[in-house]
Amino acid sequence: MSFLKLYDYPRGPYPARVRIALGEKGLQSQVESVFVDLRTGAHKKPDFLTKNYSGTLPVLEIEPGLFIGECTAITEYIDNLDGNPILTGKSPKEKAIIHMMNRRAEIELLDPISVYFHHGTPGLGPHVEIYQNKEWGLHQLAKSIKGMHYFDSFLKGQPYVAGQSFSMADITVIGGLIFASLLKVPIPEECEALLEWYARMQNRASFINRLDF
Ligand SMILES: N[C@@H](CCC(=O)N[C@@H](CS)C(=O)NCC(=O)O)C(=O)O
Repeated sequence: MSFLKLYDYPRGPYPARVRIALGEKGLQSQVESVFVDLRTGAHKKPDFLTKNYSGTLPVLEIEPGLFIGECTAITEYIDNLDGNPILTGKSPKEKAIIHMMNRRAEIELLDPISVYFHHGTPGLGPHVEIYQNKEWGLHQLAKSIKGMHYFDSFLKGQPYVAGQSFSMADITVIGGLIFASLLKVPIPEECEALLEWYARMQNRASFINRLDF
């Protein structure tokens, strides 16, 4: 592989999704991480906006000047590079289930906890958070807790979020729980299956080593 540049904030929950996917695929050494400092608002500056119009991380540059945003798209790309997509599904049925659960992980857990961070807390600070709506943030926090219960109900009957094997959908729920833990939002203790699953996920090498490059 000749050129992969990851515009990155390594401790961020969304970049963690790509870092974990790279770990699962054994591709960390193929990627150069370019630090973009969220705390100073570097991701909202014109130079970065030409790479990703939404001013969010991560972004993967797959050829000079060709920038891929959105964790799901980036994960699809890196998972298919070797022709053996272990994270995003091989058969039409696997792909459909993984993408359904991955999207639900974004909608019900990761995106709401992110909105809580940006609206219900000081977020990245007043120089970056130019519009905040605290009530909306708190509403999204409650949504994310409901999301935890939703995934707990699935995990009572199956070992992974999309069924019998680890996939991109697990990675996205992990991203949501990394975000929750950064914000000191606990997983409700009655979500026993989710807690057991998360303990297993935290033992995976790709989780443990996600900051190692
Ligand atoms: N839908 C995007 C969301 C990415 C995202 O929100 N990334 C966070 C990093 S943890 C970010 O850049 N937040 C900064 C901001 O929204 O100002 C994706 O899946 O890549």
